[in-house]
Amino acid sequence: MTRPIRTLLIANRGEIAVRIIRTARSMGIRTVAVFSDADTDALHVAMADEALRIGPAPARASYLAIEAMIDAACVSGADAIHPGYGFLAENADFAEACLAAGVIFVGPPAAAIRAMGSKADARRLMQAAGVPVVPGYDGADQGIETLEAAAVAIGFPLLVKPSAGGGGKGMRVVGSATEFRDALASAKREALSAFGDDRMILEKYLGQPRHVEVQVFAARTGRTVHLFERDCSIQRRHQKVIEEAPAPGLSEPLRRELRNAAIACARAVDYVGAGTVEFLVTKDQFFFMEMNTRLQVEHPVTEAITGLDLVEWQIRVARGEDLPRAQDEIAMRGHAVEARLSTEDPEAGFLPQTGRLDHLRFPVELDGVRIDTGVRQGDDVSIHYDPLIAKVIAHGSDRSEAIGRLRAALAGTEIVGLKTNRGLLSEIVAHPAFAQGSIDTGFIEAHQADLFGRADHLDERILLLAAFAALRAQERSTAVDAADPFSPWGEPTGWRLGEPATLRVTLAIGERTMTLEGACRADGYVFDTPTGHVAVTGTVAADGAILARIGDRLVHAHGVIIGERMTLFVDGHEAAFELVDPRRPASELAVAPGRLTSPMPGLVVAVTAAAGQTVVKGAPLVIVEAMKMEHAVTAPRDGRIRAVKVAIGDQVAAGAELVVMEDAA
Ligand code: MV4
Repeated sequence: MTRPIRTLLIANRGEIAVRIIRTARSMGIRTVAVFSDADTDALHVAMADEALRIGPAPARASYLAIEAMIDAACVSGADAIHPGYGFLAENADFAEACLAAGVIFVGPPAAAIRAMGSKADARRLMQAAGVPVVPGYDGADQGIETLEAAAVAIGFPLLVKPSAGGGGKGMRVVGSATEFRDALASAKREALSAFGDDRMILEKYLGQPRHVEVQVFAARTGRTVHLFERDCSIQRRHQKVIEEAPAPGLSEPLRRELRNAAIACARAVDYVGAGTVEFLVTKDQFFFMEMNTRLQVEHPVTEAITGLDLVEWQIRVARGEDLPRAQDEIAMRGHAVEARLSTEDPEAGFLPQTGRLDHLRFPVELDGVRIDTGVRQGDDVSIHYDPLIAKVIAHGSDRSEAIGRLRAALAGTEIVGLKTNRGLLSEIVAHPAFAQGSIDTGFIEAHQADLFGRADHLDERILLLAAFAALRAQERSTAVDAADPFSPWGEPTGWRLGEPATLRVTLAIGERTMTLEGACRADGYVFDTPTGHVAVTGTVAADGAILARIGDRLVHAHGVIIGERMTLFVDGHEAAFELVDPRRPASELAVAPGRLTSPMPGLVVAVTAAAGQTVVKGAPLVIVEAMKMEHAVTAPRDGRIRAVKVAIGDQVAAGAELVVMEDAA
């Protein structure tokens, strides 16, 4: 029995809301967006046929508010609600509230969500279905003696895992029996705080396995299929960073076993809809880890290699239809890799960033590249939600081509206004170990020396390009005054009688300032550099696109000037300069040495800095709590604390001065 879906409400925001709207629209379905006060001008609101305010910015009062969501569906006449991922997507109470309100929930039955919401229940179900699980304990008896005896029987090292949670929260690796009680107590406290449930399971620790997951799909007709597997091993603190499909380097027998085990998992819980079964894979074994009862962030890599639209499948199944394809009608072609682009600073402990997207450009014209984003240039990125602003997906005929295309796509992605993890993403996909497929869940940690700490890429070529673009902008801004075209003041160059005009530009980057002099030529400048005179000629378009010849090399670049700052993008690198007005007194140029400010609004929860103290680079000085996470402000270099401006309990704004450092005498 099928039910029509004429109007679909998307109970989500950002890139996934935009993505769902796109498919719904292509199916002729009317879409209703919901938005919090922080998302009034968001892209998903602009794209939907109708949009309803769901509440204030905090997620718990808006995107997590079950009653408000149901009300919005009733008010808008929505036949169905798509939860996306995160927020209410795996909330069984929400699925039941939809059912009770007569609104179709585009997702699995509440019972399946519940069954998979408990790791202990899921393990027992999978064991009964003959799916391998990690040797461990998942009993209802949570007495310390029982758990301790089970731990000894499993052997060490082992993992203590909350049964009710995921994402690594409340998880502890325990190396020996003596550590067990304290680790268990600590894990229980964290689980209770995060999930309201401190029941634990124990598992033999498999070290740094690979994280391989299988996409499954089931219809109410009972048909259940797999859509191949994905590798999501490159994670940071249980947040996936890079995902790909299919998983590289697995034997065909192992792939078949994983895919069949995933279908068995889905059947074991009478699954309906899109689901993902996660496995831990060691060299030749695999073990069930958990089943996610939602559409995953990384589903586009599966769509790329199968050519299928998983949201369309979700909507069809929610209408009661059978799966559009039988298993033998689902084929895989090529390889796809996805990078999650987030507004967080990998050089500052992945601190979430807030600010305005003053400049935002994606290379949408590249073959095989798909960009799923929920933001537009000019958007303000707030602190309230996940820092993911876009997914960059590249598909190729094989893994190498997909990686090459992803590298080009990341190189062509330009963001000015707040920091992102783009540089880290580029370093990962360019890393030889990644290219070889030597990936496991310890990848980022194992290669951190290669992945972090690359200073702003600054070579002579970039400096010359910056000077060239700055002078061209200077000339444009002092262009001849149309009202008095012959005024000598309108002369854009430093023209002097009998001499080639020269122009001077001063650029500041970090705490350094550099001045370059360019002798004007008809088509550019000749700069006097430490390596001699270098001519830079070419064009700078109004949109900042630079086509310059430096010596005998032709370079494409992009110079984005906003206010006094220019960000230069070239060959995937970026360097941010301050264009210094030569008339500005030098004293202002000196960047106040050692002013450490709060990266975001929050509460000071710890101060380890003390006036007169000598500190080394990286030492935590102040901890600011924001968005339920602690963010350490650390010493940017060795030095001494001159002054501490805050105390525990202070509320600080973004940019508030926390500590003043000076060079140790
Ligand atoms: C494991 C494991 C090793 N052995 N389970 C569970 C949550 C998921 N995000 C990662 N999880 C793991 N489960 C067993 N029996 C290794 C991981 C794991 C991990 C564990 C601790 C710290 C970081 C990790 C990163 C990726 C995978």
